[in-house]
Amino acid sequence: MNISILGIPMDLGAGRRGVDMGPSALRNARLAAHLRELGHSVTDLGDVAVPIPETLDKHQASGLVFLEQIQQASRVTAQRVAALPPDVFPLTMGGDHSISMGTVTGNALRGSPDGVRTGVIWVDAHTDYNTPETSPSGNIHGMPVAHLTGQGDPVLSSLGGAWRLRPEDIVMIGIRSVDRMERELLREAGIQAYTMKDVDQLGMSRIHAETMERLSGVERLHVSFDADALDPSVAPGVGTPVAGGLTYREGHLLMELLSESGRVTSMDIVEVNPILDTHNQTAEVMVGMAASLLGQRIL
Ligand code: 5AB
Ligand code: MN
Ligand code: MN
Ligand code: MN
Repeated sequence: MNISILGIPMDLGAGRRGVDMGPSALRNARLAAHLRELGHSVTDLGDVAVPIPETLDKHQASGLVFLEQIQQASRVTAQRVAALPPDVFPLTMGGDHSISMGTVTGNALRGSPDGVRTGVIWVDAHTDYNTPETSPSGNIHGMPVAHLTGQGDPVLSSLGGAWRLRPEDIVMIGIRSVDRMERELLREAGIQAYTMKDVDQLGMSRIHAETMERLSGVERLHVSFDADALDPSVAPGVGTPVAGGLTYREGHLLMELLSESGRVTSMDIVEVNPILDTHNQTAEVMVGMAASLLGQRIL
């Protein structure tokens, strides 16, 4: 497979500094080399330009932190990804989870200006479904799914023109932290979310099977993997850790089953924060997750 790696060193959407170094940490963990060892042809496209927060005025009229800069970086991200041919597998690296507004949109638009029906598997401790009105923090990394489905800020919710991610084409896995009003919105939208209770009770294998069934009608399938979905003992380098997350094997099993399905067409790795990490462990673990998604069976 032809894999294109693109970094989006964005930390404007998160409450803490450091995720802007995520792409560097993942390159340092030899992301491209690991994928080449699996037989892929890998091109590193470098990074999208993202402004440095210290050079900006944080308090903007909108009440959303760094809104204008995130709009601009998301537009560029969507354009860069949309310009890739449909047969390339884009592996996009954050940065905070606000990058996914641009990456998911760009992937839906590849080779088709109106966008094609795209499913999203959102692997995360959080549902990232706040709107600007419900957000307790004002941080845009807690809002990408709401914007992808057409809510919230008019610019961020229309990055793909009239294209929208459909709520029924979203499956969330690893959930254990949802804000009060966010929960109401999720229920109303009917978004399928597997909490950690579901992971414990049903097991990852069944969750994978149900996910594939639910997303059987989509043309493309994007995996957005927030490192904080994993347990903090496995992935300590994240800005918003929540106890009781996916084990190393649960993460790998999900990636292995998705690999075997042959249906995934793009992936994000987000929220890796090297400042909070120990010896680049989190980047290394996330490189392993990507390698499992893009690998073959061991035997
Ligand atoms: B992440 C919180 N729900 O909206 C908010 O890491 C946290 O991309 C969002 O999943 C976490 O600020 C965003 C409290
Ligand atoms: Mn997230
Ligand atoms: Mn998260
Ligand atoms: Mn986070």
